[in-house]
Amino acid sequence: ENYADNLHVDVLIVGAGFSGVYLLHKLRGAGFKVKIFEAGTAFGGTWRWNCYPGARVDSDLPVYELSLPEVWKNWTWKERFPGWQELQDYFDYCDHKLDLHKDTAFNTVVTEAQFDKKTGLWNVKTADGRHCFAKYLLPCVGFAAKRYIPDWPGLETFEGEIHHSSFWPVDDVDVAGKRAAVIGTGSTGVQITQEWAKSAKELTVFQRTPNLCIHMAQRNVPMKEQNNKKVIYDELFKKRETGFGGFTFTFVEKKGDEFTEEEANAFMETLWTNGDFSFWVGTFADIYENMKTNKMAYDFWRKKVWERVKDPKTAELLAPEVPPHPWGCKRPSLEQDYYEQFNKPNVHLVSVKNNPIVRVEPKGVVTADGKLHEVDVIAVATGFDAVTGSMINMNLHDAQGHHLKDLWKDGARTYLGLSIHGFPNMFYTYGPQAPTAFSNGPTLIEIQSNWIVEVIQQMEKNNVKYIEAKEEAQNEWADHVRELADKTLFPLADSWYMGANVPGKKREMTCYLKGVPAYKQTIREKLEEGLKGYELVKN
Ligand code: NA7
Repeated sequence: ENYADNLHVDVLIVGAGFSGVYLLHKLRGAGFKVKIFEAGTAFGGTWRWNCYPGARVDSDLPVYELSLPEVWKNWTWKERFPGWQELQDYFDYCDHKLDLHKDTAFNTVVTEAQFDKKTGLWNVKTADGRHCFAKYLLPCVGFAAKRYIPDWPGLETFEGEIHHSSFWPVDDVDVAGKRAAVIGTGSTGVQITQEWAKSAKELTVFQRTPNLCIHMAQRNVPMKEQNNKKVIYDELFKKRETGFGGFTFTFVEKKGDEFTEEEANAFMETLWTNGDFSFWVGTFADIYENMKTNKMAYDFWRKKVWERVKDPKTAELLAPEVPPHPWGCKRPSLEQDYYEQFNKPNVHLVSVKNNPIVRVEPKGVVTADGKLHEVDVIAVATGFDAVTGSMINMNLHDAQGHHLKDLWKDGARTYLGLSIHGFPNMFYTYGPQAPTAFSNGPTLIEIQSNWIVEVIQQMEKNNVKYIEAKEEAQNEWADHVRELADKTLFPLADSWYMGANVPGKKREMTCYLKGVPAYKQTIREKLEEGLKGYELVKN
C-alpha cells in the first residue's frame, strides 16, 4: 500500500449522527484536519437508518438537539416530540449551517482499523479498499448500529415484503389493503403498530414481552412559543446536564415510602400528565432499588392501560397483573394511541411468549402451536446487538492484532466509557459503560465530545504522541459499572441493557447507572488530574 496515496487527517470520525456532526464542527473549529466516514448516504446516524413508519423521538424539544446557537437560533420544530422527517430536515439544516458535507465521505464503510505505536497513527481500511491514516480515531457509531434478527428458518423464503426496522426502504412500504405483521414490541414495534394499525387491512402484532409504555402527550408547538423560549435555551442546555437522564428534570429526593398513598398517586398523576420521560427518570428516588416503590409505579401504570383497552384478555396481555419485569428496567416507549389500536377489529395481538415463532414460510409466520399466520408484509422490529455490538462490528484490532470481539468475549472492558486499553488515541461516544441507554442522546454526546476535544487539545499542546487507558484503570471502571448495576433492579430484566436479547451474548449491564451529572463530574476529574488512568507517551 502506498502511504502517500491515502487520506491523512488529524482526526477520523466514524459515523455522521449527532456525535459525528458535533465533533466535526468542534474539532474543525479548533484547527484540526477532520473527516467523517459514514456508511450511509446522509447525515443523521441512527435517525437515517431507522426510517420505519412512525419513527419518532421520545425526548421532547428543545432538549433533543445540539446546543449550538448557530443551529438552534433559527431552527424550529413542529411537534413536541419530533418525527423522523423533521429529524432528517434538522440534520440537513445542520449541514447547511455548519457546512458538514465537505468533510464527510458517505457510502464509506470501515472494515478494519488498527493503531501503530511506532508511527502513532491509526490505519483505517474501508470497504472500497482505501486507507485513512489518522492520529485520532473517534468511533461515533451509536448504540444501535448492529441489528439483531432471530435466526428463524425459512426467513428468505417469505414471498411478501420483509424488512428489519433499521434497514427500511426510504420510500416506505404501503400497507393499505394488505395483511401486515409487526414482530417485536420494543420502542420500534410500538411505533410501527401505531402507524400501520391505521392503514393496513389486517395487522398482527407478535408480542413476546409487553412494552410498559408511557403516555407521550404529543402536541404541536407553535413557532412563536418556541421563539419566545429561546431566551432561556442556553440555560436549558446547561440544566439538561444536571438531570440523571440528561433531561431538565430528575428524580425527586423522596423515596416511595415517604409519600402517603394519596400523595404518591397525585405525584404519579402529575408525572403522567407531563407525558415525557419524567415517569421514568423523574420519579421516586428509590424506584430502581426498592421493589415496593417499583410495584407502586407498575400498578399505577397498569390501571392507566386497562382504562383504555376494551377486551380484558387483550388488556391482560398488554398489562398483566404480574409485572413481566420491574417497572422501567426495560426501555419504556412513549406512546400516543398505541393501546387504542388494540380495540380495532383489524388489529390482532398474538403473544409469542409461550408460543414462539418457529419459522417463516412463503405465506407467513408459523408459531409453535403449528398455526400459520398468513401475511403480505412483515416488519421485523427485533432490535439490536445493542451498545457493544456497534463497535465490535467495526473490526477494531488492538496493537497486537486481537479483535475487540475476542477481547470482550467475557464482558466489555472500557475506561470511563470513552477509551479501551490496547486502542490508543481512540475515543468513542454513546457506547458501552457510559450512561448511554439512560440518557437523552445530545446531552451525553456533548459532554463526552467536549471532553474528547479538550483531551486532544491538551495532548497536542504537550507534544503527546499517544495516550492509552491503563489496564488496571479499565478493570476498576468495569467493576464500578457492574457494582452500580448490582445495587439496582435492572439486572432482573431480560433487556438489551443487559445484553439479554441476543442469544449467546454475555449477560451484563452495558451502561453506567449513576446518571449523567455523576458521570460528567467523574470524567472531568480524571482530565483535571492530568488524565489519570492513562499512560502518556511523548513524541
Ligand atoms: P428492542 O427494544 O430490543 O425490541 C425488540 C423487540 O423484539 C422486543 O419486543 C423483543 O421481545 C422482540 N423480539 C426479539 N426477538 C424475538 C423473537 N425471537 N420473537 C419475538 N419477539 C422477539 O428494539 P427496538 O428497535 O424496539 O428499540 C431499540 C431502542 O432504540 C429503543 O429502546 C430506543 O432506545 C431506541 P423481548 O422484549 O426480548 O421479549
